[in-house]
Amino acid sequence: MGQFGKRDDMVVHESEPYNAEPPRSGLLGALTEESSFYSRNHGPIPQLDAATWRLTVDGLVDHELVLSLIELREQFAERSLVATLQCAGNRRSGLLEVRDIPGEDPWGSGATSTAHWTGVALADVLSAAGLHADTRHVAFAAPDVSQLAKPPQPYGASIDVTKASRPEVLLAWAMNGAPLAAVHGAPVRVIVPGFIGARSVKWVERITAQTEPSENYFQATAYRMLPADADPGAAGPGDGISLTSLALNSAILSPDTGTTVAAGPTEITGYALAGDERVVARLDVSQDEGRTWVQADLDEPESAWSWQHWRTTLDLAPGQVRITVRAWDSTAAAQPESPRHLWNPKGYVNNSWDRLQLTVV
Ligand SMILES: Nc1nc2c(c(=O)[nH]1)N[C@H]1C(S)=C(S)[C@@H](COP(=O)(O)O)O[C@H]1N2
Ligand SMILES: [Mo]
Repeated sequence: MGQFGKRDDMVVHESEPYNAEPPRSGLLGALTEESSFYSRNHGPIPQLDAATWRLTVDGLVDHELVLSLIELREQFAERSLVATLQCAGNRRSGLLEVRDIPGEDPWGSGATSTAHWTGVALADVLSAAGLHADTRHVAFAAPDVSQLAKPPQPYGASIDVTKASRPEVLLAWAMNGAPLAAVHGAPVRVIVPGFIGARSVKWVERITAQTEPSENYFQATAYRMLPADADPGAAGPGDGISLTSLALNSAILSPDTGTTVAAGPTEITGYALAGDERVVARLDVSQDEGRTWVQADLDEPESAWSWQHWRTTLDLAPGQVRITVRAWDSTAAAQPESPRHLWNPKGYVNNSWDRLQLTVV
C-alpha cells in the first residue's frame, strides 16, 4: 500500500500536498476502486472528526443552517449516483510536450476516475435554507489551507445557482458504498458531476448563497483559461475564462503506450467523457495518424454523468505502430487534433486526440 491507502504503483506527482494518478490499468473498470482513484490536493489533507464536523449554510437564505452529519443524513433524502471526476489538469503532459509549464504537475490521462457517490442533494439543503431569488452563485469553503494560493488561504470554489439547484449535485459522505476516505474529503464533500473536478470541494464546511462567484483564489484566479501569451504569475482575479463544464475528452488505457505486443488482433480500450448535458456519441480509432478511422464499440454509461469505456480490435502488423483516438459528442463536436493550439500557461483542458506508440513483433 502506498500513501493514503493507494496502490503501490500510483504515479505520485507530489507527496506534499498529495497529488497522484493511477497507472492506466487502474482505470479499466466502470467504477474506479478507491485504492486507484486519482487524488488532487492543494494543501495538507485535513483529518476531520465526523462527530464534531458541522456544515453551515448561510448568505442569501431565509434561515441559516448549522447541520451535523447525523442531521444532514436524517433530515434529507439520500441520493446516489455514478459520476466521473476529472481534473482540469488531466493530460497536461501532452501540453508540456509543446512548451514548458513551470510549477504545474505533468498529469497523464489518469487525473480522472469514476465512483458511485451517496449523500444528499445540495438542492434539498438549499431549499430548506430558503434561497433568496437574487442568488446567482453558491460558494463552498473548506478548511485545508493551500500555501500555493496567493495569498495562502483555505480551498474554496463556487458554482452558478442553476447548476447548484440541479438534482445531480451532491453533498456526499460515501464513495463506492464505503464512508468517504480522508483523502477524498471525509466526512462530506461536494460532487458536481459534469464540471471540472476543482468544483467538487472536499471537506466542505460552509455553503454560501451569494450574488457573485467565490473570491477564493481557486475560483477567481486559478482554474481559468488564460491566453497563451499571458504571464500566469501576473494574472489576477477575473483574468481569463473560468472553467466550469468539462470538455469532451478521451484516452487510450490498454495496451499501455511504449509497450511491445504480438502481431495480430489486439484489443484497444480506453475511456471517453463528454461534459455536462452532452454524451459521447462516437469514438474513432486510426492507425494512420487520422487519415482513416474505424469506430470503436462504446459501453453503455452507468449514468448520464459517467465516462464510457470503448473497445475495438485492430489487426496489427509488425513494426512501429501509432494509434490515434478521438471522440465525438452528441452535438457533433469532436476533440481537436493537436495540443499545439490548446497550450495555455496553466496547462488546463488538454483534450486533443490521444496517441499510443506500440512496438509490434
Ligand atoms: N478542499 C479541497 N477540495 C478540493 C481540492 C482541494 O485541494 N481541496 N482539489 C480539487 C480538485 S482540483 C480536484 S480535481 C478534485 C480531486 O478530487 P479527489 O482528490 O477526490 O480525486 O478535488 C477538488 N476539491
Ligand atoms: Mo483538479
